[in-house]
Amino acid sequence: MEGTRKEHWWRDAVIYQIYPRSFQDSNGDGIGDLRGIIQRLDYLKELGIDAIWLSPVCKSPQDDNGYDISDYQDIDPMFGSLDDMEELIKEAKKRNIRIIMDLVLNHSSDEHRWFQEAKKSKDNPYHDYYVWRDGKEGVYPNDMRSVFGGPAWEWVPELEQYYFHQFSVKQPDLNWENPKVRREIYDMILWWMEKGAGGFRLDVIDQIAKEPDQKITNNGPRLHEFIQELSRETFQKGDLITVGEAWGADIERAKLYSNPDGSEFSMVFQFEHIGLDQQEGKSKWDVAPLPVVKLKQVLAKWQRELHGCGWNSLFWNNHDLPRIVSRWGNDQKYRVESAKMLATLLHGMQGTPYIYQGEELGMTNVRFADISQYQDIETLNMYKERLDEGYSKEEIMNSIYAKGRDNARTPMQWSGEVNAGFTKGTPWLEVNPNYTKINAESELSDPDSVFYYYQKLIRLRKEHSVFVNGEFTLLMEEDPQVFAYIRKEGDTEVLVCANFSETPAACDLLSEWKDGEVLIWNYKEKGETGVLRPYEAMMIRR
Ligand code: TEU
Ligand code: CA
Repeated sequence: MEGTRKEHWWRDAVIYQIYPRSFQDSNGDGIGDLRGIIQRLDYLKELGIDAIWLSPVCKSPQDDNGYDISDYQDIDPMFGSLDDMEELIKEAKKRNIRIIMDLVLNHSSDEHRWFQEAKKSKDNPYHDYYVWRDGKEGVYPNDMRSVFGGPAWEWVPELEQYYFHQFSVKQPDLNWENPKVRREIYDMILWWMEKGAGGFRLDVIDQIAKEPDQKITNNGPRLHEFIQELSRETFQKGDLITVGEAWGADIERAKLYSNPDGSEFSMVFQFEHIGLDQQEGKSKWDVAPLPVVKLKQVLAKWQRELHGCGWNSLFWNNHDLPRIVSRWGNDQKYRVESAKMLATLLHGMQGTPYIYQGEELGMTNVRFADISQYQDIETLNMYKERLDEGYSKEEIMNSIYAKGRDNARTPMQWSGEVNAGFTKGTPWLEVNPNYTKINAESELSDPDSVFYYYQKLIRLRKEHSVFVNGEFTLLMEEDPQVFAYIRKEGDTEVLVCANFSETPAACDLLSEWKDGEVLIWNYKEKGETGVLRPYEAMMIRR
C-alpha cells in the first residue's frame, strides 16, 4: 500500500453494506439471516470488498427493523444465534473480510431491560439511564417532534413523567449525561471487540448529546467530549474501522470526527449531497429535481476540505435511501450505463467507498400499488400524517416511490427463480418484480455487467495509490451535464469524466487526454470526437 500510512491501512478498503433482513434467507421463514450471509461470502469475495457493514442483528422487537435494540449482547433469533455470528466473523476472516457491526447508542428499545427497570420508579437505579421530564398528561414539556412523526415525548402515567424519544415511541433516548450509561456501553463494545468485530458503524451518533430543554437534538455541546471518551475507552484499544453517521455534520465537525490522530472515528457519513433533490426548507418527501452543478460543488468541497486533515465516506446508497440508479440515473433505457457512470464518479474520489447490497447489480426502486405492501415505519407514519393534512393518495405514493426507505429494502435479487432466490418462503417485503431481468446470476454471466464494472473499480483502487492519496480538482465547474475531475499524486494524474445526463454533452477533455491509458470506460466503441454520449463515463491515467 504505497503512500498509505501504516496506521491508516484501511484507507484503500471498500466496504459493502448488508441489510440482513433482505440479503439471503437460509431457513425459509422469509427473513434474511446470518447463515444466509455465510452462504454468500464467496460472492462478496468475488466482488473484491474488504469489509461488510452489517445493519443491526442484535436482539430487537423490530419496531424499526433492528434499530431498536433490546439486548446489545445477543443476536435476534430471527437472524440466528451468537454462534452463527461467531461463525460469520470466522468465515469472513478466512476470506480477508472483516465484519463491521452497527451500534445504535442514541436509544435502545423500550423492551430493553434497562428501560423496563427505568419505568418502574423514579428511584430505580436505571431510571436515569433515559431522559425524563415531569409534566402533566397532555401537557408536553415542549413541542419537539420525533423524526418518525408525532411528539418526541411519551407519557408514563405510573411515574407522571414523559420520556424523550427522537425516533419511534419504542426507541427511548439513552441519557449520555449519565456516566453509568457510558460505562455500560463501553463494556458492551469491548465485549464485541473480543468476539472479533472488525469495526463499528455508529448510528445517529451526532444526536447522543441532546439537550431537549434547549430543543437541541444533534451537535449538542458535549458531543465531541462524549465521542472522544468513547473512542479512547474502546476503539483505540483495537485495530478497527469506525464510521459515525452524522446528518448534522459540516466540514469543521467532520474534521473532528475523522481526525487522522484517531481521537474519534476513522471517518464519518455526511449527508449534504443527499439532501439536494428536495424542496428548500421542506422534508425529503417534497421532491425536487437534482441540481447537478450544485451536486458537483458540494462533493468537490468535501473532497478539497478534508484532504490531508480528515477522511470522507463515499456513498450514494444505504438502507435509508432510494436506489441511486432510479434517483439520479435512468433506470429504464440507460440503466446499465447510468449505474456505471454513478459508480465511476464515486469510486474515483478520495475516501472510503461504500456499496449497498444490490447496487453492484444496478438494482432499482420499486413501485408497489398499495400502501399495505409497504413495511417501513417512517413511510407508514408519513402516509397517515399526510392523509390527515389533506395530501392526495397519489401525491403521497409518488413521494414514497421517489424516497421511501423500502426502495432499498426489497430482497436482494440473486436469480430469476421464485422470489429472486432470496427465500423459499414468503418474503417479509415483496421482491421487486424486475428480478427476472436484474439479478446476480445474470450479472455474473455477462462480462459487461454492472457487477464486473464494480469489481474493476475496486481493483483499480488497490492498484493505483492516486485514488487513495491524490489531490482533487474539479473541472468544468459550471457545466450542467459534465461531471469531471482530476486526481493527482506526484507525476500521476487520473481524469474521471462523466456525462451526468441522458443527452449528448460537449466535452473537449477527451481529446486533451487522448494519449492517456483508459483505466475503465462504460461504453465499448469510440464515439464522435468532443462529445460524451448519454451517461458515458471513464477514467484515464497519464
Ligand atoms: O438513521 C438516521 C435518521 O435520522 C433517519 O431516520 C433518516 O432521517 C431517515 O431515514 C431519512 O429517510 C438511522 C438509521 O440509519 C435508520 O435506519 C434508523 O431508523 C434511525 O437511525 C434510528 O435508529
Ligand atoms: Ca431466515
